[in-house]
Amino acid sequence: MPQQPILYSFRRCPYAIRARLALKCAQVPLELREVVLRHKPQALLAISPKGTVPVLQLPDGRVLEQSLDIMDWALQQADPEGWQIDRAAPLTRDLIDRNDGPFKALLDRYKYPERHPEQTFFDYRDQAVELCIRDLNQRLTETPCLLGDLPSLADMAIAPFIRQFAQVDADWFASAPFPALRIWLNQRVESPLFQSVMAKYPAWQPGDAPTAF
Ligand SMILES: N[C@@H](CCC(=O)N[C@@H](CS)C(=O)NCC(=O)O)C(=O)O
Repeated sequence: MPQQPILYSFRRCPYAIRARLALKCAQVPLELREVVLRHKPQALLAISPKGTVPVLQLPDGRVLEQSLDIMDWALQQADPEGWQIDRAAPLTRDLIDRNDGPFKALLDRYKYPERHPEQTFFDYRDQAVELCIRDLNQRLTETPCLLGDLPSLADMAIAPFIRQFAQVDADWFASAPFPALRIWLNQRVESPLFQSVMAKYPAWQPGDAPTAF
């Protein structure tokens, strides 16, 4: 059993990014193991055969295999920025469900339209805009963050996916009619917290000295 939590992570994975954001915000000391998805380490598959990242192995033997469970666990340890706003819990869940379900499916198609030739790149983008992007932008014209003045779990769980969406066609996003979303995304991504969780680590190999996160 590890003495401190071990996080199996992949730098660019939006699920792993959201987990790292919460763990870093809560200042949980842990060992980070950067995974190459094509060569998942046996140590990861042994505790989590489904083979996705992020996975958090806890010293008490528990293994958290879902990014949202890792965020919740981290914020139970400490929530210094008040990301868990109880009164907004149902809306938080709705926004995250829409993001993780239909929006993520469209994002994958928008990123890799050649793998989904039923419709075009532009069709997938239009659908993602109508499903999610326009609504997020509208919310952010009313308040600087999704659920009010300050960032909460919803902002942190969703921003890594909007970052990916923006990167698919950065020129289009830069002039698309979603200025409030653009400002919000820049604020999230440029924040010291976000920048710190995007540090680069070499791929973990068994026997490596622990990498502190
Ligand atoms: N529901 C999972 C999804 C995690 C997920 O799908 N991660 C991707 C990377 S972004 C992955 O590990 N895919 C496995 C693979 O590509 O082999 C969570 O929230 O943690």
